[in-house]
Amino acid sequence: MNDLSPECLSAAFAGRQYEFHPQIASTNDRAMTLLNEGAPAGTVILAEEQTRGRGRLGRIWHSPPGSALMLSYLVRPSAEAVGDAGMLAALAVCEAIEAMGVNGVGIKWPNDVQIAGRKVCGVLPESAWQGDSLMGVILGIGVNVRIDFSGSPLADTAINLKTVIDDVDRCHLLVELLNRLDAWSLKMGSDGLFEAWRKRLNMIGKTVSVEHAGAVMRGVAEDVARDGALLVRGSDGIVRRAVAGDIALG
Ligand code: BT5
Repeated sequence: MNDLSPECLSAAFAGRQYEFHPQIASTNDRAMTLLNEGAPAGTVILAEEQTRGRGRLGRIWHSPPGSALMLSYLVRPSAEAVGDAGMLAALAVCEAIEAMGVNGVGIKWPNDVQIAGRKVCGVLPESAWQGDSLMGVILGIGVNVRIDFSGSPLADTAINLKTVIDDVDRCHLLVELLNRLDAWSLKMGSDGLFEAWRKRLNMIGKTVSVEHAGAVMRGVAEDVARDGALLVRGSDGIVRRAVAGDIALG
């Protein structure tokens, strides 16, 4: 199904620097090259297939050709607002999916987008620094549209948009997503962006475990701090900050 036709892409990307790759190793790598060459905020790299698509910590991102929306979006926030970049990506994806008619879209901290407790989208933010100066952030976004997960280890944890919408047009989704990425990227550093992201977090108030770098933090996920850190109250009553990691219930 060619729902990313050249006509649709040139309309969706009108006025913006972009590249469309039928096949590429990772859209984030190409976007990082362009970031370093001075490409403007709002630049997009879109791919139909990634041969080395990755998640955080070098994990494999599974996306067969023609079945997902995979892109990297360039933002140039201030150094203080660097943590807002990942928030904006997850938030924009939630709103774009809702605009397609889906309810109950939430965020699993830090930036997985979920429907019915399953992952429909992952976000990979990667920053480029020169000393203390932030050059920019690449927001890698992969949305599952019609991936066949049957028989795969992801069958119980992942979900496709096709499961909840009859017919998903990826170009329509792309347009909705770019609108929100453009709008929210102007709000990086604002409390409005943070609050909108925070309201969508789906594990606040629940007992969780957060695993990071081999260590596990257990307790009640009480809230998030303005910088995006998860605040976890342990059984000793002490609130600790998780700045990265993988969260699970219980
Ligand atoms: C992420 O990492 O969720 C970030 C994924 C970002 C992918 C985009 S695609 C465009 C851009 N270019 C890239 O090279 N990457 C970005 P993380 O939270 O580490 O989750 C990775 C884990 O999610 C894997 O170890 C699997 O368990 C699971 N997983 C892999 N593919 C999945 C999929 N399609 N749907 C749901 N879960 C998946």
